[in-house]
Amino acid sequence: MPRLPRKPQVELELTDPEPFPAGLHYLPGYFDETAQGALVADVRQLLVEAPLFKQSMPKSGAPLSVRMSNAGDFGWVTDREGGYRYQTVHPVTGKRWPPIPTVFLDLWQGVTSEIEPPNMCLINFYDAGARLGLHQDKGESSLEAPVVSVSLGDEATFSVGGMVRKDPVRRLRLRSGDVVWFGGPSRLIFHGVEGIRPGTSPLLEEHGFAASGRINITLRRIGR
Ligand code: MD6
Ligand code: FE
Repeated sequence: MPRLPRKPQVELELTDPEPFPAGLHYLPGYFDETAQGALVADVRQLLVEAPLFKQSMPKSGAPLSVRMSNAGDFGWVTDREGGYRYQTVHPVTGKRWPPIPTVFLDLWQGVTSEIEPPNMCLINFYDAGARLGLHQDKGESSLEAPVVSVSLGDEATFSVGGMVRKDPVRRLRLRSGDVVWFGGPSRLIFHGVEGIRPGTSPLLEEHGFAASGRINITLRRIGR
């Protein structure tokens, strides 16, 4: 029996000849080491007020391996009873989310031509085994506004698919200081994090975290 041909798996890198889909913007090394340090310090400060917490899937209640927190007027929350939603208070402390740090607002202004600032900032924290399944960023967030993200700490394998879940994915290695943002025709593309490479960056430990890991910050605007 002839073997069925397998779909090649592609690790998308800077040198990849294939262009990115329109609206998918990849800005490697956007932040230098000094700026990354300042961003991590802001995140640490923010997490004192709004500690990382465990989320769980709607219905099944299965825990997400990525721990999360938020800043801004709204935060993204999910649990068995309430499902995916945006809410104004931290689910554990009951307090309103802290304001979005100015440097994050500057990033949004710097890379998008949006007039309105983001009103929601999700903080994702990945330890050695954490992953984030393929998803689209939709919910109540405004689809006219882009989603902007920055990676800090350990490297991650980011997968980028198409408009339907079963579209083939390409892989992108995200490193500390890289910015990725989705707008226009790519606003709703499927994407996820297959995993991180623990210990590839000293950044988090240099800034008081107990172990290495990866932080990803995403900014968006929630419509009315
Ligand atoms: C992460 N990022 O990199 C997860 N979503 O940890 C996202 O889910 C994401 O990086 C929308 C736009 C950019 C992103
Ligand atoms: Fe996302």
